[in-house]
Amino acid sequence: MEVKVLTIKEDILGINEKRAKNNYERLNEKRILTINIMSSPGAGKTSLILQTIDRLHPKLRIGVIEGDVASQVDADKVHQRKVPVVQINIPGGCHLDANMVANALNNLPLMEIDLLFIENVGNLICPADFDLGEHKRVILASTPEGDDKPYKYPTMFTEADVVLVTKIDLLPHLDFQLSRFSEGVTRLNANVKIFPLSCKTGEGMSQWFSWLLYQRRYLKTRLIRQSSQP
Ligand SMILES: Nc1nc2c(ncn2[C@@H]2O[C@H](COP(=O)(O)OP(=O)(O)OP(=O)(O)O)[C@@H](O)[C@H]2O)c(=O)[nH]1
Ligand SMILES: [Mg+2]
Repeated sequence: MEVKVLTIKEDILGINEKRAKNNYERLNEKRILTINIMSSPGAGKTSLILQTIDRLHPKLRIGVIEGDVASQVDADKVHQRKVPVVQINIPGGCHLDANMVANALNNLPLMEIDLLFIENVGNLICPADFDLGEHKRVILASTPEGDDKPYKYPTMFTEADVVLVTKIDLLPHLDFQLSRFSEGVTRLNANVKIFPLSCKTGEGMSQWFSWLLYQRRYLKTRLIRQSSQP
């Protein structure tokens, strides 16, 4: 008897792609710019979301989906700012998938959101494989992690629209070379934007805010043009 070989990963990813497409269409229809934020644990995803809320909300109405293995620590911080948030817990899991995001979307007031952040589970490997239906992928790499991350974990950086080098206030205490890091990223992904910033001092944050506002304007005008076509 022949040995059966099951290509489970392909099936899972195939199903995920379909669900991600549904999410994308739903978010487009509602004109909600959606950003999938990924990094290793502790790189500063929640800090970035909180700083962005403090700066842009409610002029730009923000909503958040938090993905974690356990706890609602991050969701509580967002909730304190009176921003709609859903926490997804994935015991034993290492990434969000499109089905989880679809469920979260059912539990958010989508009519009251212009910009949706999805904070993925802290992990520099698995989340890269799973499209959630987002418009843009933003990867954080913090300076204490070292400047070799794009060389060691290439997939995440290959798929990124923006790479944020976080915690640059710590640079004087570290061997992190921004030029070495940036070279590693651009070798994988020539079109990616790289913004160094610090959530602690605010240095570099204005570039991030400008990029977000530009993306939101672009999405809105693109969709308005589409919907006004005969
Ligand atoms: N020095 C410094 N510390 C920062 C900065 N941004 C975040 N931190 C600190 O880094 C730690 C982790 O930050 P979080 O924002 O919780 O990181 P995260 O990526 O959301 O972490 P997980 O959700 O656990 O993956 C916290 O103690 C933050 O205060 C920064 O720009 N500079
Ligand atoms: Mg977090």
